Amino acid sequence: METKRTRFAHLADCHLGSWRQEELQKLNFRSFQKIIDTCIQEQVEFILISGDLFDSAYPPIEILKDSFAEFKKVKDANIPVYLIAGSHDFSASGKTFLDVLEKAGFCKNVENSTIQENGKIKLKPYMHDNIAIYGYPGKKSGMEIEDLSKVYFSEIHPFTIFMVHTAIRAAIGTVPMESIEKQKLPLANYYAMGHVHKRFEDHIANSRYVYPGPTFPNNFQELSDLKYGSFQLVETDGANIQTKNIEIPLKEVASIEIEINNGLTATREIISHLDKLVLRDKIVLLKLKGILLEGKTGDIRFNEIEDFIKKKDAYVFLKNISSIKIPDLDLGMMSSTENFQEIEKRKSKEFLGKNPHNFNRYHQQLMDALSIEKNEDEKAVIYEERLLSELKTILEIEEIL
Ligand SMILES: [Mn+2]
Repeated sequence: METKRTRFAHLADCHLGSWRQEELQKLNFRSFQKIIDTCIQEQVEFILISGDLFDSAYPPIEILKDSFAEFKKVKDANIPVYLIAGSHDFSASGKTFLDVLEKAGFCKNVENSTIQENGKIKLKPYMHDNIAIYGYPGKKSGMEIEDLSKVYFSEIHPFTIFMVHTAIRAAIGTVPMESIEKQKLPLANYYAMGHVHKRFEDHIANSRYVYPGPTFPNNFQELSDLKYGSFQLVETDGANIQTKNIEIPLKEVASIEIEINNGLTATREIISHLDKLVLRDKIVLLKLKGILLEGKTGDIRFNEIEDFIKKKDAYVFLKNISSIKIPDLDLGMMSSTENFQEIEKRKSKEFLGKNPHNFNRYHQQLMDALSIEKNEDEKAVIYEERLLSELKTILEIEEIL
């Protein structure tokens, strides 16, 4: 029997509002914009956003303004947007800007779950014609993984999409990251996934598991690995699925790796290396490695290097010195590429292991909630209320007196 062909777009990890450097914040948004434009040109039937649309649950007004303009374009083109929250735009109290977008009629959050008496979690689909779209949000610190093993679908449909913001083991390999075996997820035709920032596709029988990659790389490493943002175009006749990953090249990335051993002469060495390269309009990633036998990283004159790169008309310059090792007295040869959140998380886990007190299991969640900063123009009372409501939800407290 001939069924209607459906073409849809699958995006994830847009992180709108991320990046400190203005140039990269701009590129991040332009990449999202380009994807939206492509979806409209390609006349896709709907757009899926599998979490982390925003970089935080309370994005800055400027970002919201620009994002709403994009969603307005999509709405005017009559293309529905289905989404779930991710680990970044999730909030324990359930208050996020995704609700604002939804109330404005710009998207549909497809999460619809109820906890059953036996502890299982029943999901109900959102129906797009005869396609059933289920969704379960990502939470902070992989808290959703335990939930996902209890999740089941309320109904069976000929074509099912499951939107999840979680790492599956097959996609992350040996990376130390909370993950779930893909076989543990309820059976769907297309798993529209997010959270793992890389392009990945896998299948079992007729089921496809897809991470489209972030709509723009989110840090130094991702810029160097992925170079560009991307999304997935998917086409199905109800039985067969064809998918295509589409990259959005906006600016060329120049990854430069230089080994140094002397902090005192490093500046000159680096500049003479850079002098041979064409950097015009490129994203310049400078990674330094090596063991410093003389001098310190503080001896490297990065201002001078940056000025030099600017003179060569680079678009933006990022440096990474986490692979420089220093022969250290107490720690041995040590350096870590772990960022402070990872260290914090690891320490928190170790602490919980040694102190399995009931209260301590809230530790990581509380840390996450307390790390939410007050927005620039937000009134203290509103901020307090927002924070308290997060804390109450985490601690499962009805009312704080
Ligand atoms: Mn993400």
